[in-house]
Amino acid sequence: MKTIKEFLVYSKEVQHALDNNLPIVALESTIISHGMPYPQNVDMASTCERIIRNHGAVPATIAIMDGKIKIGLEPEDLEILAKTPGVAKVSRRDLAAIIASKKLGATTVATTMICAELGGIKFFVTGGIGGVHRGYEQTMDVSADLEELGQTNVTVICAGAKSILDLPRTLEYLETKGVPVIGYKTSVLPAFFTSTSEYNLPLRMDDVNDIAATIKTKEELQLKGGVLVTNPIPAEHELDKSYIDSIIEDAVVAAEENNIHGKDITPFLLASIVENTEGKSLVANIELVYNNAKVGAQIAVAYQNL
Ligand code: PSU
Ligand code: MN
Repeated sequence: MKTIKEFLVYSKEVQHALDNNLPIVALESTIISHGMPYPQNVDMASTCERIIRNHGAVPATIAIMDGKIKIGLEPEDLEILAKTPGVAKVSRRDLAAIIASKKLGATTVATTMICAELGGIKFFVTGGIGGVHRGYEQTMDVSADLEELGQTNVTVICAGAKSILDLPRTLEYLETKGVPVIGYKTSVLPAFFTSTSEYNLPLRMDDVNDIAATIKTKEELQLKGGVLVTNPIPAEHELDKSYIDSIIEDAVVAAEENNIHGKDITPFLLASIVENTEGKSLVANIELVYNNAKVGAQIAVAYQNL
């Protein structure tokens, strides 16, 4: 019987950070393989790593390779994930099968949380999380990301959720699961491409030290589950709400017409939105991830300094 340790492979940089108790920030790989086109995806991934380093933390991009959970990737690994056709999108249910069969896998928010926790990493930066899909009353399509936030002890820094999802139901779900949802310098849920929405958040914090203290206290209280920090897209990069809403609406209709289901829905919607905005959504998406990388590193550093 193998132990969990035998499945984990760290880069030198991440191993050094763990040994020396330095702040570490995890990054997911589904955003690379299924969330953005090549070559912008690999560029985004390496720039994110650089931003995290520039803010005093160590980046740990996570993927499934050669039957192992790789924590901290080399530039060649990022390139492989960015352009290999048919990389598996690995959610919690897929993890054991992809590792056992030694296939190449990109980790979703849910799986990156699992792997980060196994690897001793407390912070994780991404773009947007999955949530309750629109029309969920018929499809029961709720992202495994929400269940993971309910049970896995990792803080996820994101730009809220897009209106490809049902935002109020997504917040209700997080409330039921007991997940603290913190607005960083905002009192409303950011909607990914736009910095605001009409949905109020239970918590607002304007200082990363307050966020770090909340995370620490939650740990001390042994309250299991994640923390979700929602960080609005910078104003200069946000898209016009009515413009992006109508593009999203069309993408949701196209998904239905093309009978797209299950794990294929989110990548399909993201790709249609990039196409129909002629790349404007991609620029916004990349900028909000960079902003999350900066804030995520700041929170990780603040936590370390407590
Ligand atoms: N939202 C984005 N970009 C992404 C994803 C979501 O803006 O790349 C990815 C993340 O990996 C997230 C996953 O965990 O999609 C959610 O997929 P699903 O809805 O199938 O749970
Ligand atoms: Mn789903």
